[in-house]
Amino acid sequence: SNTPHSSIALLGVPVQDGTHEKGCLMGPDALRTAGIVETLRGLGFSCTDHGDLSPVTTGSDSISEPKGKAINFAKIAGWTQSLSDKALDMARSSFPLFMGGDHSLSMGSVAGMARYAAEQKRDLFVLWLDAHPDFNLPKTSDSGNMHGMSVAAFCGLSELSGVYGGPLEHPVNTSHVHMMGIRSVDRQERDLLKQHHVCVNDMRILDEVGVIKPLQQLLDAVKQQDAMLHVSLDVDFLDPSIAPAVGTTVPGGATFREAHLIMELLHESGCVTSLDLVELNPFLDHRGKTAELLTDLTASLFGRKIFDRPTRRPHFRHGTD
Ligand code: EXY
Ligand code: MN
Ligand code: MN
Ligand code: MN
Repeated sequence: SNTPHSSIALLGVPVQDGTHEKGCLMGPDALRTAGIVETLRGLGFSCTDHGDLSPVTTGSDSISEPKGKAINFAKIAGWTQSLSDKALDMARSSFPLFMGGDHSLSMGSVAGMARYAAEQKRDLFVLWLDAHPDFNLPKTSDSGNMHGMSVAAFCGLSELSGVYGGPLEHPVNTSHVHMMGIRSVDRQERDLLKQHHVCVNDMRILDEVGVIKPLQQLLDAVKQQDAMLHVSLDVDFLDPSIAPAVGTTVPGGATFREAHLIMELLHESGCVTSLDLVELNPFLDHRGKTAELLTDLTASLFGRKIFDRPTRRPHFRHGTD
């Protein structure tokens, strides 16, 4: 297999305090109902469901709330600190798969994986599959919803360090964050992304060159540095016509085959070391189709293919476009 671990550890993270729309707390159970555990076992992995995480309660004295708008800041801090510890623990023995929950989850999952990477003396890259960059700060956010601030948090921007209870010891390098599918960016968020050299592949790039080239650039960098790679999949990366179960639909998202191709190529790369499935809101789903699609995309990431093929496809060779 191309996955570094033969054992997968699943964790439900039913956080929904990062968004205004209720329903994400049902996400982990919808994925379980769609058969995610059985699907992964069917692919030959040993698979342990660690159940649902509980947040720690952070006393208001230990939380320094930022200036600006950040709704439920103390609650998100509680989820983040709990999850960062749990992620580190899971990563020491398995491939961690985090089932959300809204995208504020990544503040904890990615920070925990960055701590694990530091233990291993490796760098961490992040592939951010989303309609949104989630790079707002409390001072730039119009909504105040913290699921729009996750990347800024785990990259160590000081305005959000309070969610970790203090300055982040192992922030992700902003130039190690590669985004795909982006098509809804706030004005000041755009300036921040440029200022911090985040690699943003917007939807226009996918229209023009497809998914292979930008993905290959990321995988080349990961392989060259023997780095780890965390994949964070927001449901709204996908076109709403195939994935309606999300509170923040944006037209013009990735197609069914673009999404599967990304997952298949990621599997073949052998680079991926952890995964978030986030923003699934089962209250908005149609007969479970979004939960099933996420389960099938996860299966592609773990090696399910339409048909057997030689291990390397000719146009996916190193250095070839
Ligand atoms: N940029 C907007 C905000 O900050 O409110 C929208 C954020 C949506 C975040 C989500 C799910 O990826
Ligand atoms: Mn998101
Ligand atoms: Mn580096
Ligand atoms: Mn999004």
